Order: sequence, then C-alpha cells, then structure tokens
Amino acid sequence: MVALARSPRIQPKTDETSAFEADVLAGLHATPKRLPPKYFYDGVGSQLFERITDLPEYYPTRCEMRILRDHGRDIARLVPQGATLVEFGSGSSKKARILLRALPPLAAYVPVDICGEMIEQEALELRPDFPGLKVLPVTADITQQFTLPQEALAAPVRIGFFPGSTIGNFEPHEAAAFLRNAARILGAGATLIVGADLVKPVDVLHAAYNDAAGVTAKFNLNLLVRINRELSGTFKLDTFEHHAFYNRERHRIEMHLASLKRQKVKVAGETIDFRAGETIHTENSYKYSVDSLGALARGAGWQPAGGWTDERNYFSIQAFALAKPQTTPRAGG
Ligand code: AVJ
Repeated sequence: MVALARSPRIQPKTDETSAFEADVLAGLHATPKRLPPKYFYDGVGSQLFERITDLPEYYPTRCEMRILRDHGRDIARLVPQGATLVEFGSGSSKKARILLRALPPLAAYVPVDICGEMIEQEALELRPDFPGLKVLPVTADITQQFTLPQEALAAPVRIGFFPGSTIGNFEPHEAAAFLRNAARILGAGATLIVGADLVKPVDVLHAAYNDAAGVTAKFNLNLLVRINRELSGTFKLDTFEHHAFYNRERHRIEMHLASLKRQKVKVAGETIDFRAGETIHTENSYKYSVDSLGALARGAGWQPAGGWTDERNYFSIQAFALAKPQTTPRAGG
C-alpha cells in the first residue's frame, strides 16, 4: 500500500501545537500507549467536562461545592485581606465563586488554566458579579513554570487554590513536584487550599467514571477527535471504546481507550499499530486519604493547616501553610 501524503497544515506550528504533537507521538509510540490527560481540555473537551460535573453519578464537584459552602468561613480565616487568590486549573471558576463570596476583600483573583478560551470567557462573566475584584486570567499549563501578573506579585501574600481533585491526575511524584512548584510561585507566607477526592467504595467510583449517559466516554474519545483535527489523525471513533476501572492497588481510576480491532492509524504522518484490544491509557485519577495527601504535602514543604470533608467522606478540602524557610546553620557561624 502506498502511504498517503501528509495533509498540508494550514497554520504554522506554534509552540503549543508542536508540544501537543511531540507528546502525542511519544505517547503513542510508547509501550503501553498513553496520552497526557491535560490534552482533554480543548474547547469541546472543557465543555464536556462541565457536563460531567452535572452528571448524577459524578459526585466530586457537588461534594466539593458543598464543603466550600458549609466551611467557607473557616477557610476564609486562613486568607488575610488584600491577598491575591491564584487558582490552578480554574476551568469554569464555579468553586472560586463560592470561595470568593466568603473571603475578605482581595487584591486580585488570578485564574490559571490551559484552556484560554474558557478562562477569558469566565473572566468576562465574573467581573460584573464581583465589581471590586481585579480578575487577571493567565493561560498556562500548570505543570510548567509560569509567572504571575505584576499586580499579583505586588500583593503582600498569595493564596493558592487547587480544587477539583486535579491533583489526582498527577502521579504521586508529579503531585509532589507540583506542590513544590506552587510553593515557589506563591512565595513566603503562602497558603494552599487543595481539593482531593477520597478513597471510597468501588461501585461509587466506577459509576462516576462510567455514567449512563455516556458523557465520560465522549470526553475520553474527544481526545482522538482533537488528534484527528489538529495532528491530521485518522482515528476511526467507532473502532475505539471507553474503558474506566478502579485500580485498588494504586488507589486510582484508570481511563483507557481500547482499540476494538487490529488496525493502523496515522498521526502527524507517522503510523501507529494497534493490536485488537490494545489500549491507550488516557488518565489516572488518584484517590487520596487525608493522611496520604498530608504526607505528600509535608514532603513538599507544606504544613497541614486545616481540613474539611463532606458528611459521606467522599471528598476533602485541605489547607497547607508554607513552612518557614529553614536558615541553614553555617559551620563556624
Ligand atoms: C478533573 C481530573 C478531577 O479525575 O475526576 C472526570 C477528570 N475524568 N471524568 C477526575 C475526569 C473523567 C477529573 N478531574
């Protein structure tokens, strides 16, 4: 068979598309195949995720919003007036809205998200609802280095907000690296408020990632739609299937896309072979306990400063304070 010529690109490659291409090709050439979950969140993917948060089976968002409503005042005690709130992976800012209502007047709110489309839109909707508040969106990949706007750096202290159990998408060592990076970005005196999904009965977890309406399946498959569109991919969507299950040993939900048959797929001019039943591992969603997250945070230089859960203990919000920098004792003083 003669290989088809690579279809010409209309737009020149930007840094973003070439990072996407490099990550996708590396992941599809790896054994086992994998794709980074951050690429779920293009415009369509971000909208599908918003639909997931409304599903009857998907408890995390509702649990977390309940905790924020019930304990907003307690959480607010950790936030001094004039601080800047930096939200990592803000998406729709739904949770920040609840928190912002409980907080004292702030210097600024800085939502940081990989989906620029989403946060620019949200900033427009947030401003009229919080007239005194400066909303300074930053489009960035939170797993990479990024700089805060000048006004955020000028505030006496920065409060990090990392809700949604996004931390669960990271491998434990990546989560630790994220926490260290957050400490660097937020600086001295910072507090970090983290939302983490908790270990719970398997049937509850399973249902949350295998919803009856098939929205999670669509969200997972949208990654292939995105590859087809942005990287001249030839994935046939009806030949891949959504698989999600709880891995008890590793305390994580795994999402995969399984090839229903043996086939070849082209991506950015390269050929990828699939065996029948072979999967692409698209996401891990780690489930923590209050203690396991606390231990991880301590290892990254943060001290536990408060914690709240819902009545079923499905979800937790935990606060951490940056440990005071250690003065290194010098020999001979
Ligand atoms: C946004 C990472 C918290 O792990 O539950 C939802 C993403 N994946 N359904 C999660 C997701 C499938 C979600 N996080």
